[in-house]
Amino acid sequence: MTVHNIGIGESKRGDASDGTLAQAVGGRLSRVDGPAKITGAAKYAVEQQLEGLVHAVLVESTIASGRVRAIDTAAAEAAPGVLQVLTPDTIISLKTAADWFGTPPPDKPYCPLARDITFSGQHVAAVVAETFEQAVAAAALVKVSYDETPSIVDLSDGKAGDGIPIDAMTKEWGDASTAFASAPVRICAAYNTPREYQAPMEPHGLVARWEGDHLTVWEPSQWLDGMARTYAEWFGIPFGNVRLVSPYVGGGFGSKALALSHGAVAASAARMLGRPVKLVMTRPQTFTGYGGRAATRQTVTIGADRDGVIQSIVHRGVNETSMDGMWVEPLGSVTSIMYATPNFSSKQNVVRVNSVVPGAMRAPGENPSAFGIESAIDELAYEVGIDPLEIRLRNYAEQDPHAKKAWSTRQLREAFAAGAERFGWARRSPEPRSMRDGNQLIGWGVAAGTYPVRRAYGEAVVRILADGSVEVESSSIDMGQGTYTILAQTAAETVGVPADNVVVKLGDSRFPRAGVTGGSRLAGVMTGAVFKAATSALDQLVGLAIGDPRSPFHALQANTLVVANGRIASPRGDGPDVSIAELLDSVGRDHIEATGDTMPANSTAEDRYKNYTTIAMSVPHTEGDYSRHSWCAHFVEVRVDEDFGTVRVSRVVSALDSGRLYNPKLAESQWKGGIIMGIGQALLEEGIVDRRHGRIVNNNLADYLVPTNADIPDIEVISVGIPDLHSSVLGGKGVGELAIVGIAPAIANAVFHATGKRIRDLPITLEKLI
Ligand code: MCN
Ligand code: MOS
Repeated sequence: MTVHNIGIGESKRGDASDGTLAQAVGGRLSRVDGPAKITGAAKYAVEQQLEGLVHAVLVESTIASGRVRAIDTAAAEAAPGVLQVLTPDTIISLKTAADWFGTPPPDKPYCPLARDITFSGQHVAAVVAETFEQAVAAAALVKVSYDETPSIVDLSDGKAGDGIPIDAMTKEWGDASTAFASAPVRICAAYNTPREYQAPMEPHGLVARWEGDHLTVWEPSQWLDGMARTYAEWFGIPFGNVRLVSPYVGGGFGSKALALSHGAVAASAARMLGRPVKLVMTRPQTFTGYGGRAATRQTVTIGADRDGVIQSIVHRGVNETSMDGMWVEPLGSVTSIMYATPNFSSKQNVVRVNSVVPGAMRAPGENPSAFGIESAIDELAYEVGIDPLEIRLRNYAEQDPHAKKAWSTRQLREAFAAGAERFGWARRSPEPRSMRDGNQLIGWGVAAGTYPVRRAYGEAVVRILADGSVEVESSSIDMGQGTYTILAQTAAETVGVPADNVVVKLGDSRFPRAGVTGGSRLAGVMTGAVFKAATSALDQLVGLAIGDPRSPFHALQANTLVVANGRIASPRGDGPDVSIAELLDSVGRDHIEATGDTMPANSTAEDRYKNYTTIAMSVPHTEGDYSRHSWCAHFVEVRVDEDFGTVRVSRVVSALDSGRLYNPKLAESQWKGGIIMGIGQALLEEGIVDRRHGRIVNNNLADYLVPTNADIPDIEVISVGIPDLHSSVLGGKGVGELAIVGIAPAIANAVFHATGKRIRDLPITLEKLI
């Protein structure tokens, strides 16, 4: 790489003592984008400075339900520097775009500014001015009057009702209610999770510029090609006319995968004014400008025998969605696969409330699902007097109980064993309130987690350049999870050069297309694509070395050569030994280029377009003979102050099965990040709604609490995975979303062990414990 590793100590230490293996797949190479980020050299999307750039600021609804009666823009239009005030009446008309499955949209106009208000904080107008400050000042002068109607604030609102059944979510086998009725031991409890927010450091925003019918958008993105498609459809221009640029992303956690209404506003303004427009959300706007995790309610009933062997699980779930959008948070996803049971029933409804449509937030579905089932099985453990770890092993699912297929790999038993050993679980005293340190009650809890292996197809370009360095291009992205680094390692190992000599270019839709970075799929998809492209580049290189009469190897009549550490030699070491640069020079080539993809043979151009711009080509995780998932077991210690009810997480040991790790250092960092986010979910995070106005009150990072260093103890993570070639080309399974699944129930279970009090409503705050 041209960017050198500045890490000290461990950073270059690989699995081998000479350091070279650190640079190969599986090595602990430090983040290659790290120095650029630390020094400020990394330029984020909205830092793009353009000639003639102007600034847009959003005006949001102050009511949650009703209709805009009038918008008085006179004062704003007269304010200094103002170029334009956009309202539903003045903004250009757009077309409705397809959803992310690519379902053909209704042929009707789309307006990103609302007349009919369905939530507080909805965009109703926007002001564009020469400077940001002028736009902010003028936006405050826009007067909107409303005809307000009663709103449904949230799930607990009396008007909310039971909602809409989502039949596609129903999973049933055996006769769960009869089996429950006759079970000797019965558990039944309701578990709730609140609205939660992704809260990335970098807020949402964009810079949009038109040149004729060509649109360039600099915008932090988890999916350049999907967003480019949406922009193209909104404006009725060819897909190829839209370029998305997103070289670095300051965190997304699911919230940056789709083009959203603020993007439509900024791109419309740019088109109308003929000038580039920048629009960046304020932190409060990020709480309503797009959806966080939906609030959920679940009822879990478990019927078991007196030995704790499960006979039946009946599960009912509800999640919030908006008045005009549909978000289903799959609450039965973990419930239906974690434990063996002969009888099962899971159903789900969604309830419409006056909120922005919720969205994907790290492990959507699996995360709240695990809170239900992993709390309920703990309740069962106490009911029958069996150790919470033992009861999980007693109900271990030897195959996927729902799909009735073998697991591709499931190292969950190994995870329980390794975690328990390291944590010292055997020393746990079983009775609640039986472990203490002064006035601190100590609790030990365990919970499992899982996330499916989501798969799609990928493509990439690999070039071997005249100086012997290697270049990789892909329109996929790195939002901090490590894509730049693992793709450098993949190309390095495959071609046979040090990763320091690989430059990875991501985040530009002009590069080979890529599907969504969501569902923890990108690493598996892209290492596979880069492996294919690099293999074909290597084949070309060796082909030239053997076949070209000008090559020093030509006379050898060798049929194979070895490329390692940037040099080419015969395997027996008896011939020439030249650098890649020398070989390319001798055969008169300035580069070699290869495109590789993992698309099925015979794929049409249309299949490819669909694969990269929609999620319709995602491969089911239960395709074929296997059911593919990552797995984990979390062991948590909490200390609860007996007088104040404050909960501190004092120790976490997690053992995780993500298959083969492409880079253990980065995977460990991802897992720890997920665990930290899970600690936030368990103890701190909750969007609080003002019941009069339907507003999110704590819409800022001072009041919406996310964990800081002081909240986080030492976290130990242990990899127990083995390569899983049913899951990806190189044997890895998902990492990014796995570890947040199961942390909140592990903490709730530890709090019960500490205090004897079962908290079934997140977050676990002190007033609930008193
Ligand atoms: N990895 C590995 N071995 C594997 C799989 C992955 O070493 N077998 C490591 C690699 O460093 C890889 C990373 O883990 O870059 C994540 O890989 P993967 O699980 O495939 O997830 P994606 O690359 O698809 O990233 C998306 C995922 C999701 S969906 C969310 S949400 C999330 C997450 O990643 N958001 C994040 N991690 C995040 N990390 C940061 N810093 N910021 C976010 O917004
Ligand atoms: Mo992750 S919530 O699938 O982007």
